[in-house]
Amino acid sequence: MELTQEQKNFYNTFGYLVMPGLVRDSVDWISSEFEAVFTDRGVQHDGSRRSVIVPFIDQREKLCTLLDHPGVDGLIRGLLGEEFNYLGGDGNFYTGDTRWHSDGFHTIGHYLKVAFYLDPVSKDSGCLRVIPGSQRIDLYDKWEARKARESENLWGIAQSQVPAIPLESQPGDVVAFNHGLMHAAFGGSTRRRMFTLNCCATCESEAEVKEMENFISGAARFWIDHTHSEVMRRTASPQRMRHLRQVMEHEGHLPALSAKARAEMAEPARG
Ligand SMILES: O=C(O)CCC(=O)C(=O)O
Repeated sequence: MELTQEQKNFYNTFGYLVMPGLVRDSVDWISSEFEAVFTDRGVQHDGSRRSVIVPFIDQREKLCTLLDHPGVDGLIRGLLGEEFNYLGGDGNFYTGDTRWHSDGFHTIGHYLKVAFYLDPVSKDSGCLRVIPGSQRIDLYDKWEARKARESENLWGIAQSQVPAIPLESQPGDVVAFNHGLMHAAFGGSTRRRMFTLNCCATCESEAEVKEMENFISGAARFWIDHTHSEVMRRTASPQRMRHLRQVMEHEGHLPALSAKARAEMAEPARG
């Protein structure tokens, strides 16, 4: 699958792209594998707060193959370039609302999240809402939209009333967005199933490598020593390995950070 130039232009302008039915052919096995990850890990979601597993698709050999899926691969290549890096991702049972935020704000490099919602979600039942264009670095300190979390104080409206586009989705649809994009979700159930892949464009400069190393450091809060699982690496074709290699070369600092996190935190982070 190749993206059209118009799809790339849309993403570059607004910061997101929805691909209806991109993995419809695989959604049945994806859903059962999703459940199997939580079963394997002995995580029982009781609905009181978010349950999360990181890295997620890495937990099972079949889910790892999503990186090889022609639709998923074409989407990520189309937005980040042929030699993109896979940086892990989370699998979640979400409970309730997610307040406005962006996934950091990278001024160096290009970071993308690819999200799979496994239940039908609409505007008021927990679909992702986005503020188009809010990923723009040049508008960072010029456009108040990035302060959507302070909507009550700034604009006298609830966070759920902030003007935004609801990315309503059906199982099998895929939602991709720039890490810098402001996003949120409101009205979801206490069992909203969703998982993600984080990716970045291949690092060319030292500054880009540093930025990626910083991103990798963030995984320490999940108490992991490697960005990818052993099964992800062991079962990787040469093609998939192209998306793992640069990350593997730059994660040597992660085990020490994870050891520190284990010593300081009562449990791995939940988000
Ligand atoms: O679906 C949600 O509740 C929010 C997802 C999100 O914020 C994320 O993946 O970064």
